[in-house]
Amino acid sequence: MSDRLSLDSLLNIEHLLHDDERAARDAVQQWVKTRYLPLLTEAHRQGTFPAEVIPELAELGVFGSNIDGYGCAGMSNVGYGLVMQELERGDSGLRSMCSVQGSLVMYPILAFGNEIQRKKWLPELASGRMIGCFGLTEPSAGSDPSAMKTTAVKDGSHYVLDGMKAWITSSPVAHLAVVWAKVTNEDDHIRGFVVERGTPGFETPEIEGKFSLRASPTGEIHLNECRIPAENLLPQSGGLKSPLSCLTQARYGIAWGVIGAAMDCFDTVLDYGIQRIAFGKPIAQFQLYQQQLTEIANQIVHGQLMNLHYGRLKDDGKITPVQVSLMKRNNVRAAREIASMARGMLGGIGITDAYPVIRHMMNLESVYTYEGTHEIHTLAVGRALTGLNAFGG
Ligand code: TGC
Ligand code: FAD
Repeated sequence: MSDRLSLDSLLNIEHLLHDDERAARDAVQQWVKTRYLPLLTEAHRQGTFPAEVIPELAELGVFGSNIDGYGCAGMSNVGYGLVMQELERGDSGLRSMCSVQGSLVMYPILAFGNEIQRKKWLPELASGRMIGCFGLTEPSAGSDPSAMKTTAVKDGSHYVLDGMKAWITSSPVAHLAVVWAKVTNEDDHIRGFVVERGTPGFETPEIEGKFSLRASPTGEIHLNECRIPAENLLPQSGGLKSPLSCLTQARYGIAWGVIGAAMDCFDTVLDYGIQRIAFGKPIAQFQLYQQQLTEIANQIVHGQLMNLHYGRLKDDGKITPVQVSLMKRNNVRAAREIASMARGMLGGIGITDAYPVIRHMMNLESVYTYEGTHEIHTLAVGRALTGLNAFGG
């Protein structure tokens, strides 16, 4: 057998990364391998998230890692992306929890909150003393959040929230929720509110029976005459653009994350193919197996280069939402196809959790749907390319 070329060598981007970006990536990679994966198989079987690791995740600086100040790590966007990659190399549920905390809870408080709100909540969220969730989707408003029915009514020094949010990552365990609602007795604009657990009329039942993201609690948010102080309104929020700009932050991290899941699938099937013998030789020696390995490596390199390029654009403040749609769409589709192909390459044992591949495959079904489905991103890019809007007039 001749020498093997590693995926890292094929990609060869180490010299394009800064020292602190490599250090953050390596620290998270090591932690996931030695600390998280040993807990994961049982957590995945039981459908639970091992919450005891939250302080360790905070110590690694993964919550709001690309935010400056307020106890956050202040990493570059490439550093943040690499962290998401390593979390999702472990499990999409782990990356989901961290994406939501940083991009969908801390980011709106940073971008649309006032200084009092930032100082009150961001250090708590960065340290993991508080876990947050983001309530935009409703049972009858998923791809089209503008159709939301949740309302907020100003009543003196309070707002009264009514409605229901569905499919909310971390809601069953969250200490606070960033909830989006239409303020019906002011300007009818969609605005963001922080609702703290313990507020009467706030309930978060868990969604049971998931075959995907089993190690990530997903729930609903029920708001029943839920009365919150007016100071919990995020004052700079206004219009659908506010929650959509949070999604742009999270989608960027997802595009990096799923490449981590794809890399784990690649490593698994490469090792398996070299060790597994059929017809008297390693299955990796057969042309069809090599064709599949090559296809997987090709897609990973492609996705990683897209991430790095758009990551540097984001660091320069130049990335646009449509570029983020393109990277989320491309990389999630690629990772989903890779996981499915890799599952087949493992033969029968590939359907069990002896290997991580079927877990990635099931997880990526959620990732394909959340944060804008594949079709929604196709139409968002199509709209930008043609100037013609498939969603409306
Ligand atoms: P549209 O007219 O396009 O936009 C309204 C305003 O928003 C602006 N905008 C954006 N801004 C920042 N980032 C984006 N991605 C943006 N997309 C649009 C836009 O410029 C406009 O601004 P202005 O100033 O003109 O008012 O709105 P539309 O109603 O036509 O909707 C477009 C569409 C379909 C693309 C949008 O509704 C959409 O993205 N739908 C998908 C919904 C979605 O992704 N939901 C995700 C929920 S959260 C989640 O899934 C978390 S999973 C977390 C995890 O576990 O990791
Ligand atoms: P629908 O919008 O009903 O779509 C159904 C199908 O129709 C899809 O294939 C879609 O692509 C297609 N479709 C819809 N419109 C069009 C169109 N115009 N053209 C072509 N095809 C179209 N939401 C939150 O707010 N916060 C969270 O933390 C969160 N976490 C999630 C976690 C998980 C595990 C999952 C599965 C979802 C989560 N979501 C969350 C919700 C997620 O964002 C929505 O599921 C997603 O936006 C799709 O909405 P929907 O499920 O209502 O599907």
